Amino acid sequence: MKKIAYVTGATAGFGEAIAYLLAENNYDLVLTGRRAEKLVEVATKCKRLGAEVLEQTYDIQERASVEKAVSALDGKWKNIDLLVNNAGLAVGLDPFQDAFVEDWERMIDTNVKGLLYLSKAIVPLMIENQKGHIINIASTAGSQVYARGNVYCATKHAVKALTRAMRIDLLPHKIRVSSVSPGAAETEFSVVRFKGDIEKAKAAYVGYDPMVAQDIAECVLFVASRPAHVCINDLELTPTAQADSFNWFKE
Ligand code: NDP
Ligand code: 8X3
Repeated sequence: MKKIAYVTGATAGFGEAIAYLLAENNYDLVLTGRRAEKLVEVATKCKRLGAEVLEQTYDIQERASVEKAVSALDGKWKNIDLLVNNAGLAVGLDPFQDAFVEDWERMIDTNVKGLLYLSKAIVPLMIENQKGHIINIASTAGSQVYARGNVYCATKHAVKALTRAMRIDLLPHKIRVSSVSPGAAETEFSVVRFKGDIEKAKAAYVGYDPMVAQDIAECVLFVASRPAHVCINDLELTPTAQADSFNWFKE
């Protein structure tokens, strides 16, 4: 029998790769993002891989849109086996004293509040079914704070804290909660962080082999496919050239 996964941020990067890999591994998919055209493109590829797909286009920062999308799920789409809270972003890489409050608000509203809105809406469906698995995409920035990472790092620390909090509170309902915590991977992440400055974005990946979205998707599938009695609480992965947020070997 096919499982159902709800994947946020499926229009690019990790979410897109996760969608394809889950489609290849017997999942039907609810896919989300703001870019409708890109979402249709990804959904079409997933359908070719054998998945049934429902696209939901909304901005995860808007609580009402998130709640409306989840309440629109009907029939089999309410039986969500796996929620991948992936949508997120870094905006800016500035010292605390020079950073823009608007950038901070976007990161907090997307990475923390968006994840909360969606999880709060989907958890009751999982509780009703007495099954489910939530995988939150955190980061190495969720356990270390680096220079100019201030609010991005704070949001990812929050994602890791919320993962543990949900894990504890959902214990009686047999719902698994995990985080996957990647280091540097080349996606649209740095283009967004540097506000469209392609040269700065490319520079983030010079001198070493960064991870690619597929590397993270494979970890998500691994975490999701452990037997029911096993919950991976956190899985951290980095490029071989990156030991942690501070220690790199670049050539
Ligand atoms: P990308 O920029 O490639 O993809 C981000 C995805 O999030 C897009 O699909 C985007 O869709 C979606 N998204 C962003 N903002 C919103 C919003 N307001 N509403 C709905 N969807 C939104 O980045 P990655 O794939 O690299 O990042 C995915 C996650 O992984 C993020 O949480 C990021 O913090 C985390 N991460 C990334 C690392 C990296 O090095 N790349 C390392 C560690 C963690 P759209 O624009 O269509 O809305
Ligand atoms: C993204 C990885 O090192 O830019 O979460 O914070 S890093």
